[in-house]
Amino acid sequence: MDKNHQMWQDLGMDLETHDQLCEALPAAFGDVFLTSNDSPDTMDYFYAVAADIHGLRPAELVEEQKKGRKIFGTFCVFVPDEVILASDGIVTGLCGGSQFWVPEGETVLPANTCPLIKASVGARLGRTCPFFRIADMFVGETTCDGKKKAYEILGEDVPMHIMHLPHGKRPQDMQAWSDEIRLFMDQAGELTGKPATLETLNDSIRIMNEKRRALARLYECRKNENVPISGRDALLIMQIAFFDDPERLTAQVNRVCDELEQRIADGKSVAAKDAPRILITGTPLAVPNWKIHNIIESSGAVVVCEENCTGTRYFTHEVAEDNKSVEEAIDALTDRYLGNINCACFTPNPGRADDIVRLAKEYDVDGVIDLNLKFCNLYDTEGYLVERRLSDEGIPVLGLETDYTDSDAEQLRTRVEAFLEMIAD
Ligand code: BJ8
Repeated sequence: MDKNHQMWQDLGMDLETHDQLCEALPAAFGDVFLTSNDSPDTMDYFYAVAADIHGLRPAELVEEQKKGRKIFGTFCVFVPDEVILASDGIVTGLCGGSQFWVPEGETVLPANTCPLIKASVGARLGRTCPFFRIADMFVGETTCDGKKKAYEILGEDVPMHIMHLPHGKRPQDMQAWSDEIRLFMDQAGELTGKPATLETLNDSIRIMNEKRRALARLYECRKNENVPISGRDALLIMQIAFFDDPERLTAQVNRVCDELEQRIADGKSVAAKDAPRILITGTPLAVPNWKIHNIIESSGAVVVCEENCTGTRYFTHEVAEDNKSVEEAIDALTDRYLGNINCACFTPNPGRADDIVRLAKEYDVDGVIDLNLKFCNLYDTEGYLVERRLSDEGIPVLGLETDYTDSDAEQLRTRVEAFLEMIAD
């Protein structure tokens, strides 16, 4: 038995079913990523991580667990990584992005639940994802109804902490969220046995800000008229950012940025001069959901920005550093997380449409694709307001709904191609 299989067996995984996933993933990855010669050489690190996504990082996490460290699995960008790091914990993202896990999720969830939730629950219950087996604690949040209820089901199987997210940004909401952060800090410290201190909080804030700066630098490169990296490659970097060690990730992203800045200086672009520049907004694209980027970029356009949680919402706005007290650090986290992330779970949520319009201008896009996962009521409903605002601003927009299957790929391609033709006129 090879090392990975031994680890998966020790984690109590369903090896036979998991092998089916391992067989399908390399082909899917190869189809999307290994068909272009234009990828930066420095993508080598991210390709290596993706090629062994259930082996490399899980093995590291297991090693850390053996040393006594605790792993926290999260599902949403509202959960502050800083709190976990400050208690000597390790964070791993858990959002499921594959159709492979959906049927298992449907055994306990209504079929009209969004695929992200079904895949996440299916990955845990079906014992086919090592990250879901390794995490010592899952950290949920009260964003959408589907997630809230799914956490009750997951909570029967694994220790679960829920952060109660207010759905507004009024002063009383800010107070409520800072209370939630404090509560979570206590829980995290209890689990790891190493409660956060002012010093560890300030250190973890600095580490996460450095990661945010590296990702912002990557996105800055994508604004250039010569696009130095494909949307597919940029998306893969973002997806891996949810799993990887933050300091290593920062170093690797900066390595890519060095190469991209050289490409910009050399006038090198991965896209044709007249390729339409597209911004994607909407629900997150959890790994390995590469479908829409692949369709857009194999239709002659290039994705230059994602206004979603696997895009700008993940890294925009830093947390104030060098806080003088734990209370001040909690306030700084509250401001960054509740004050600045514009998820459709808020009502009202005008900041998101403002963000999209601003980003559309900054990235000089020719059109916006508002892409939402099927059965996501929040983003689907907000789509009406977002698309109307974009039309008012004279920015072409196409609304699309999809799931994790490939059954709609051709239909999506037809609609994307028609949109690209329309904005080329
Ligand atoms: S901050 S976008 S990561 S909640 S797609 S599960 S909303 S039904 S993912 Fe999200 Fe946090 Fe908001 Fe971002 Fe529900 Fe919609 Fe599914 Fe969603």
